[in-house]
Amino acid sequence: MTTNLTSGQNVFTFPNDFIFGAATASYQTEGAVSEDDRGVSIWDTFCSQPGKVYRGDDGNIACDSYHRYNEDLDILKSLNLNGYRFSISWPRILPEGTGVINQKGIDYYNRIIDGLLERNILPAATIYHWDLPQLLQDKGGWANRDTAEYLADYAAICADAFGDRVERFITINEPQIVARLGYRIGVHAPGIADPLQGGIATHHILLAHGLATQAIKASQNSAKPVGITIDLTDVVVLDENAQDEAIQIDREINGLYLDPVLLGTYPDIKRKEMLPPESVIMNGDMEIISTNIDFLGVNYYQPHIVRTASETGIKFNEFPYDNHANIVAVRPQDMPVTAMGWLVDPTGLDRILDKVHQMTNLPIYITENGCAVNDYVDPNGNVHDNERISYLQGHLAACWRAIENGINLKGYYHWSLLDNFEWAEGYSKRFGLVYVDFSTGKRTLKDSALYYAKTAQMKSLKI
Ligand code: IFM
Repeated sequence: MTTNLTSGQNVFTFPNDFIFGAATASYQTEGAVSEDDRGVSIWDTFCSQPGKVYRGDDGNIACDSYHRYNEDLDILKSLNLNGYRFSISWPRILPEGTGVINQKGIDYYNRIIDGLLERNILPAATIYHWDLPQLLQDKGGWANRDTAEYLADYAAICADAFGDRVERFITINEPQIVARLGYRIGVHAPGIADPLQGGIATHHILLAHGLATQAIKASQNSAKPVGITIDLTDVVVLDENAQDEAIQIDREINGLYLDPVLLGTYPDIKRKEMLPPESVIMNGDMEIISTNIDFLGVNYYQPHIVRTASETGIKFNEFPYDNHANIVAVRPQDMPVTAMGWLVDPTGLDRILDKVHQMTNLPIYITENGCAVNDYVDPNGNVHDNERISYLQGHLAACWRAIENGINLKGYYHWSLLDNFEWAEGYSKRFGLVYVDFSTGKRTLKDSALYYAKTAQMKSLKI
């Protein structure tokens, strides 16, 4: 329902059970990488290699949430949020990737989960948000089929330990980023730049999702909903001639992950090197990958706007499009961009949700959405991040429209609660609702946090 209060101010009311949440991930926030018997992860290794991460930053301390978690949980509470999405660190639970369980790791996540429940905040736990134990990488990582089985064993341990209290499990965060940035291009850990391994990793990470879903559902201690988070990009095409290429791009970046999970097939992609080689797809794999899930997590950040490249060369505000020689990506001059250089277009979220809705009636959660801003604490101790407020307004309004249009959207988790370690960008990009001074750990609520707190409290958005 929308009510017009005064001219220029609309109020968009959300269902009472809608989740207004925030998200983080273990390696990006916890720090304490050598504490309490945690094993080494591929990101520890990657960060230690010169030139891989901006300024040589690493996750050794990050937001120090391993020690400051109570403060972070109090912040979530003070923001009136009713959901928190965090990830479980595989090398904290299984320092060697398999085998002996580290009780101190289990205890840490018990403290988080119990702390959330004491504050009436529903815990959503991601099993794998990219911190693969290094010992498993030494055996081939996601290019090794066994890793899918290891992940399922680890997921079962998580379900047995936490499934009585966690509200929802997410098997994998963004399989596309794991396979493309980690194996195909190599700008993320483990830093492999090999298209063949990219294709193989794509299949194994999806297989891991299917096996983990089955393992969680088989746990005696968990009857909780299980799903996966897929990052989806809206592909907008500006001219007729680029139509066919745009369909291909959409299949390469979205369909390659969505179709196997929801439909049990890989899409028809012309660039065969994007697909897993036939030799790694075993009988029954596609059935495992498309095991029934209970919800779909969608991460949305930006659209890709494409057109046919002009014969006279690339123009101002156009960029070559990754491996599509006759296509350029367009950055419209009137469309804002974030500090990551990503386009801001909330209508892309409308289109993505429509697309998913046409494929499935599963409940949908926006498990990530947010923007990097060049935030700073002003002399009065405030962070005036108006860009983030308007980003948040625009995307929450898209969520509201989706619900009004009958889409089964159940919640929104802002990325991120805290400024944190932004992978290859180190600490140079701030995505948080909360500003973190990385030299002291001090947290400062940004204006966007206060705005979001009001929205969550009223369950309605005022624009
Ligand atoms: O920080 C990441 C997160 O780990 C996964 N999704 C995108 C975010 C911003 O790049």
